[in-house]
Amino acid sequence: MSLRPILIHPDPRLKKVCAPVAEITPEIRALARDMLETMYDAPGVGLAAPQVGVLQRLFVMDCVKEEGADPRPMVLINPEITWASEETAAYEEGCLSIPEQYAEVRRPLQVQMRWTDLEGATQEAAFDGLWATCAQHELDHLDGKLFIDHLGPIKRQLITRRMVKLKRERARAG
Ligand code: K2U
Ligand code: ZN
Repeated sequence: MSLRPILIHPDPRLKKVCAPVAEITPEIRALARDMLETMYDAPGVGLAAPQVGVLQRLFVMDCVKEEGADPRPMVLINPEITWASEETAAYEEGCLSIPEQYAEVRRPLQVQMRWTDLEGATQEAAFDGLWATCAQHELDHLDGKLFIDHLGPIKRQLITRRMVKLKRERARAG
């Protein structure tokens, strides 16, 4: 188990369309474990493989927020949305690759998804609320899309400029 560094926008790897996972290897299992550890440590409720520099189609999420409730870590490999509600909901989104920046994004309120789990079994489930928002946010990452790509150009550029400044400061601090 190890924490993986999270890439910060702008980074070309965050804009790539990721490749399907061809086989669930011990490396993929170790990656999923490290992604969950990195997500909980951040803390966050989701994390996609490209955010730790691996351009493959898998993400992890655990949107259980109730204090003391059992965590529900999920690993979704080659995930796809099979149905999305007409009804949408707006959520103040953030992103571990765009720290301290938040903006409202509107997405379908409910989604039905299909994916492969770590045991290689095909899973299907319906998500709503924060789970639905998070799953769509993570699936966007696998297609090289960030939540700021859902905003207007002015706000997107403002946030990007802040991230360029942050990366310059972090590089100077070493
Ligand atoms: O992909 C990521 O960067 C992880 C995000 C996922 C996420 C973003 C927006 C809305 C839901 C999920 C992190 O979890 S950002 C931290 C966070 C935590 C709780 C609620 C919203 C955002
Ligand atoms: Zn994100």
